[in-house]
Amino acid sequence: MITEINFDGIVGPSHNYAGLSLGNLASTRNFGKVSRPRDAALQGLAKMRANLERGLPQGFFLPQRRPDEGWLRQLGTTIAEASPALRANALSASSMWAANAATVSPGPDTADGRCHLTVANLATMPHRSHEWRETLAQLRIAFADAAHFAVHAPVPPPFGDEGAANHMRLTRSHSEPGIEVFVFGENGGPFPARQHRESSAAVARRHGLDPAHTVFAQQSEEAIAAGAFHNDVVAVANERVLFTHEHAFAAREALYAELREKFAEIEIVEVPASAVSLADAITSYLFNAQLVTLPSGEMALVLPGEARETPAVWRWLEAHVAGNGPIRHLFVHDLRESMANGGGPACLRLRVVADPASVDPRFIATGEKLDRIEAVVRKCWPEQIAVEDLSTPALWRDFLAARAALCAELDLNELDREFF
Ligand code: SUG
Repeated sequence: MITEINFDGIVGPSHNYAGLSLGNLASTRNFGKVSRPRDAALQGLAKMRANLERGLPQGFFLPQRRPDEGWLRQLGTTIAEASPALRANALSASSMWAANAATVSPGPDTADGRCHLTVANLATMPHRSHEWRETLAQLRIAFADAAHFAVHAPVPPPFGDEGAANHMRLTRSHSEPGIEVFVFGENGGPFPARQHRESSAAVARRHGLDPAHTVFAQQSEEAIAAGAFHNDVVAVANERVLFTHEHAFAAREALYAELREKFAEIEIVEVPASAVSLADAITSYLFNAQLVTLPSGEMALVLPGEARETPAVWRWLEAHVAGNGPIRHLFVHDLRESMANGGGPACLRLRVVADPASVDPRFIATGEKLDRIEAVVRKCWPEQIAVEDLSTPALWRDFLAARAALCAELDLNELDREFF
């Protein structure tokens, strides 16, 4: 049966705070802080387990091989000889944010009826620009069944593509045809607009989407300048609901009108800036929640702890639930380690609408498998990393060994290799 499966990125052993993402305020603010990779991975696993227990199908992707020595070789250097900046770029665990792995168009929306995935090139940020090769390898294994899936290589640079973080889908229910909304940026004040219109258009063409059911929307410059480096920091959609900040989009009235015209059942839940400022929305990651439909049919928000700690945000949420809004339940998770690098609950997952039986079962979570992943993490993931530690050769070896242990545990040894 076709359903929504959330694939979470398992946080890798090299998770650290090197301040690599301009325009991502948390990344800049936490530069130099001591990271806790083991806790980070355990926090992510706890979220997966809770969602599984809520009756939501759950999958995962493996952390990528770090250091990415193949990438450094292409740059004429090695992990030992690289400058500290290049070294940090080769060691980032940023593939944990699976919302940036690919853009996904479910089968009911595409011309050939297959679920299409285009791997994101992540061309704007050096530390993310080398993720796509291994992402492509993992997706080609997980979604190898060509009767159900088509996995596309990235859109060529210089057109920046950040994957599902800039894509939303509206539909009566996941298994029915939907409207796909591609959100691009043009200006971001002092910060780069990472998602280019040309990439969004290319992905829609490759996926065989019907233009009558496709919408292109521009992110507001104000939102990017305030720290919304991806649209999923200020808006999220699930089935018929669009949950958005008032200032998420440029030309918002025209966008809402187009959405209503293309999808009459839409329910737009807009949070006004007078209730929650853009700044509060971005520090709390109110909109980077997972908006999910529970087996009961009711919708829930899976939120980071920061949302409860931001008074204006929690006030708005409590009032919404007390009223008759479409969001009926709030689930709060401690994801502090990922949040400190600008990654909330929604960043950590890629939504794929498909039949779980058509996916390689090695990427599908069960309680027992999460126990085994957790045991590897407890044994092999470093407890903490300071940025200065990133120049320690023993630590590079530990990262490779930890990841190799996880590949072996999950019977995915074919991923224990270089991808360049
Ligand atoms: O690309 N952070 C990620 C966070 C991605 C969040 N994803 C979504 N919004 N979907 C980024 O900026 C921080 C890396 C560092 O500074 O070390 C980082 O890459």
